[in-house]
Amino acid sequence: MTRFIALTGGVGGAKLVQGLTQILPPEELLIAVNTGDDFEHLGLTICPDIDTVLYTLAGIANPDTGWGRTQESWTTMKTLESLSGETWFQLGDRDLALHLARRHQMTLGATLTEITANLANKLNVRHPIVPMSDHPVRTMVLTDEGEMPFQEYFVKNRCLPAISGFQFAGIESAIPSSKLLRAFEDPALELLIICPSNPFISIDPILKLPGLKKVIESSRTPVIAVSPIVGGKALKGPTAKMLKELCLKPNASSIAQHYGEMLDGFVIDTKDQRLENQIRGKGHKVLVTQTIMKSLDDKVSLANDILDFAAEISL
Ligand code: FO1
Repeated sequence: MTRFIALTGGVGGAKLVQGLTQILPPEELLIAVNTGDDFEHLGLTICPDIDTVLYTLAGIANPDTGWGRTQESWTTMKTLESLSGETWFQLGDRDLALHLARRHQMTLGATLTEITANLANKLNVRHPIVPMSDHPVRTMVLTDEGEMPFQEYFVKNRCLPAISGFQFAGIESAIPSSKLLRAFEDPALELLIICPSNPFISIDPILKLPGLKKVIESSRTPVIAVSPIVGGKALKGPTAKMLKELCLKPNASSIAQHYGEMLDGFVIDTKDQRLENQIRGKGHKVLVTQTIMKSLDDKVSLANDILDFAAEISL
């Protein structure tokens, strides 16, 4: 029985997911992950957000980069540099092995859902992680230098071009994960948690999957989102820069406004206490708490705060 669903992107979301897994058993939590960042590279399918969640829950995520694995070596990239120079997107040796395993299973006809479950099993991750869809959705970034695939914008161009919007190629024909849809039908379902991930590039691709918002609405599941912006800054990544370029204020209030009516509750950091009334004024219940997650204790503490807040909201 699924009691909780978490929608997440990479680093920030994965931290909260890790906190949730410390207090909820695997059968009670479903983790649905953005695949809009995925792309085909060197003949491999790269799934950055799925892998960040997998590595985080397996305890082998690289805390310095926010992507890839700890104890990584780079022999393949160095050799590749001398052969083709195609090394703008860095894949460590151990990370490459995971990509080879994924590619191999794909050639045998497995779905991304099945492959992710297999990899999780091999990494001893017990909580179910599902890609938002088995159909490829690819985020395209509209910039002042033209439209570009997400990883080209993010890694090759280091998020420097000014953005004006996003498109999610393939989304019209993508069907949401059947496990995710089934979880919304579970009578035990208590809460949908939108993790502190970038709303435009990590959460929107999930929410914009055909029919998913309607499924969420008709399930009447309470929805709580956590702000990825603290004190006007994103803890990691380009969220604040994107807000400014979209002519929005780089603060937690803009994030609440972005999710709008679908929210029942919104979680902001103590540093943003001054925004509490403004966000309440828009009709959301607000929890002000410590949201910066440096240690495992921080992650568990935020996860507990969210579950307590959800219990209050549902009273
Ligand atoms: N991000 C970088 O900034 N540079 C890289 O070379 C890079 C390699 C990489 C390899 C595997 C992987 O799963 C992620 C990787 N990322 C890299 C991160 C990733 O592209 C972005 O952080 C996410 O897509 C944003 O959520």
